[in-house]
Amino acid sequence: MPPKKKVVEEKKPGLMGRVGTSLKCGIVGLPNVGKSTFFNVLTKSQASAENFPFCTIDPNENKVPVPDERFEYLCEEYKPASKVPAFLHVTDIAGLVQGAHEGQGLGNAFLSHIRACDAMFHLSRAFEDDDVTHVEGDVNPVRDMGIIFEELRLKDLEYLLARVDDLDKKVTRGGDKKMKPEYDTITKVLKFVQEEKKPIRHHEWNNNELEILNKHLLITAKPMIYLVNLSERDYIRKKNKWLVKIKEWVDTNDPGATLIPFSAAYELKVFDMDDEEKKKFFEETKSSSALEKIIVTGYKGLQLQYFFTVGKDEVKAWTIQKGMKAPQAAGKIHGDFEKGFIMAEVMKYVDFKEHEGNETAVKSAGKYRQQGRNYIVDDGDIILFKFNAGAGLSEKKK
Ligand SMILES: Nc1nc2c(ncn2[C@@H]2O[C@H](COP(=O)(O)OP(=O)(O)O)[C@@H](O)[C@H]2O)c(=O)[nH]1
Ligand SMILES: [Mg+2]
Repeated sequence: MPPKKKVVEEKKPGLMGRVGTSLKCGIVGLPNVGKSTFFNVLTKSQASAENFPFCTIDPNENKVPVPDERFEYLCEEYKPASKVPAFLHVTDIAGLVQGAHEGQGLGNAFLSHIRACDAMFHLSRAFEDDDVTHVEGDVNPVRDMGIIFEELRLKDLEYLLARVDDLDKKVTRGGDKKMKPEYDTITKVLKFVQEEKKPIRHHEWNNNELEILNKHLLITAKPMIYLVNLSERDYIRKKNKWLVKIKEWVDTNDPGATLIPFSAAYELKVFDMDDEEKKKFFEETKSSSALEKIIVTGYKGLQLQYFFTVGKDEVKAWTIQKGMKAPQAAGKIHGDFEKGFIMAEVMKYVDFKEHEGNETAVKSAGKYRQQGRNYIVDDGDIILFKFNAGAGLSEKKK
């Protein structure tokens, strides 16, 4: 098997074509493992702590700002009227149990939710609590992870079988040549899921195959981040009897994937404290909240990065996919920016910081550069686009 990291960085299966809509990370796991508790504390704490406009999309869906110290620094320097960070949309997806692929406890809502996600947080339970029933009878996160993993694979398998059947009718019996590449690819993917019994993201698909795969929004094509819900005590002492076995399971079944232990109970407790109490609690327990790390990792799991636009009116983080060129990045702001693209004036964040937030100093140092349409935007670029808006030269900082 190829190292997973490489596959994700170069290929990004399941992600193409979705960037620029909303970026969603779904929470999956068995019932009663703490998904909703995690979802609530994640969305509430991030919103109130940062004081960002907090918009409820749906009781099960919310957006959280992605912490970024560069963004904070730019806001301090420009003191803009409006601050718009990058957001990660998080969806609490209920309804996965053993046998779910056969329709047990599973509605269409589950499928449409999970298909709409770009990545998944896979939450498992390693906390003991006799008052919280376990659907499988006892606490065993390794077994539970296996159940979820298999259910998602079977869900893709079911989908692929139906697609192959459908395409077979059109191509083999109907003689539709146009659909042949799709038929071949889907047949190959089906074979991989059926015989290798692995998630689709584990294979290195070529670009043509990826283009086809991306249309189908397959579940196991999406990256997965593993979250282990520990008791407050175990989280603080950084010990739990399952952790080593869980790590082994991830290394075997999803090599390269990120594993983050946290505690929903601990986060809830911290959420209810004021700043003073929090500080004291963190010091006394020599611990800290895991939420920021979870959000940042979720965002990175999507293989995304951002550039910034800055000014007195607004400092904003714009999400783009790695490798995007300047005109397309400009198009994120407005279609006209891409159509009439002339150039991008770019400062690197590190240069801006080095010159203590002084644009003039950056210019004098020769580090304020004009870039053309083949320029590949870097993570953290501060950009001013110049474009032709029909009536003449315009520039736009936001
Ligand atoms: N002891 C303990 N209970 C928890 C923890 N996280 C969630 N629970 C409880 O477990 C039950 C199920 O949690 P919930 O978030 O609704 O699970 P979901 O079904 O996965 O969404 C609730 O009674 C929670 O209060 C935890 O970290 N420790
Ligand atoms: Mg729930």
